[in-house]
Amino acid sequence: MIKSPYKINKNFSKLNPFSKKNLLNIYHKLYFSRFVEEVIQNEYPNQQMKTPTHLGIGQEAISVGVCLNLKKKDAIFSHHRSHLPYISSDGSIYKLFCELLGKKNGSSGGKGGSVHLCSRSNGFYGSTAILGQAIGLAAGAGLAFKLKKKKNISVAFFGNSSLEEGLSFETLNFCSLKNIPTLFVYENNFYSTEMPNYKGDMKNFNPQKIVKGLGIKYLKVDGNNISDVFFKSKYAIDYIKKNSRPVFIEFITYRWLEHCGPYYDYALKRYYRTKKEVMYWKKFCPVASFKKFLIKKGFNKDISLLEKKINKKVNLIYKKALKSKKPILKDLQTNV
Ligand SMILES: Cc1ncc(C[n+]2csc(CCOP(=O)(O)OP(=O)(O)O)c2C)c(N)n1
Repeated sequence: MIKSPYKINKNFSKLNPFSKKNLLNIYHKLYFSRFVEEVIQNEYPNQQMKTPTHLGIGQEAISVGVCLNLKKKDAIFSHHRSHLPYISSDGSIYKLFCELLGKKNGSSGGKGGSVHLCSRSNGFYGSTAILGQAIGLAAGAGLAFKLKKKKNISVAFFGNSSLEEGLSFETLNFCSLKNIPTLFVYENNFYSTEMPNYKGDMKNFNPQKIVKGLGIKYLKVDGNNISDVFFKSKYAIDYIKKNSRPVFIEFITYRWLEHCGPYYDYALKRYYRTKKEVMYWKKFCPVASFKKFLIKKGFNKDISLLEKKINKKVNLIYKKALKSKKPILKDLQTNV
């Protein structure tokens, strides 16, 4: 059974100086991400979304905590597990739902699906299905910022399979040699599709050794604790801006659902992991643990009001997306 190297971390004390408004804003982002994913999870079996979907339920704290430290003009890239970074960068939920439903108002005109989201005005330059690409693209954006003497940074979200691509090593080396202001966000959820990382394509897979060997600053962080994610990524982003150097963070987390689709996969009897393991990791839930902290502060009423508002709003947006128009034949050749 795969266990976390961290204890269940309920320590959010570093966030104590934050105002009630700011704390509720963080919870809003966490719960909003979770609920949007749950709507997709619940609606997916109705067969109206004609796209594979890779849900990130269980991994919300990483994108929320990192994106809270970004500016609108920073540039974000991700891979197939794209919804959470898209949502955290304030990408439109209406456009997300339309994209999944293959509608014209989708973020890619309904032609890209879940793995090709885009929200340029929010700095989310795109997700791609081809592993390793987000790493290369983020380095290109970082190089552009540097050449244009802009103070912005670029960010790549990826899992461990991307680190098995040649492009990733060349890119990390390039970023180190050329002082590129890029944050590499490695979401270590322990699995690639249905294979544990330790059975992957590399002998003695050790990103820390690789990254440090290339001269890049490496941090390891509990990716299920929003406070740790927020403060460590703030430190990394300040470091990147001050030194114009890349930083690589390995966030430890866990994907609750199957690799692709809305179901728990222990129920599918494929047995690459057990129900016991998934239940163990659910105790590390990034949304529930932060909620408990806020309830202890006496914010119960604010939380239930906030949750109700989000549920109502997101459900209405989904209904609106369902009714919106499909692309017509002529649209096939636009934006290609
Ligand atoms: C270059 C390339 N090789 C293989 C695939 C097929 N593929 C899609 S997702 C995936 C596993 C990704 O696992 P990981 O990087 O750990 O991310 P996670 O799904 O855990 O978020 C694979 C092998 C691909 N999309 N691109």
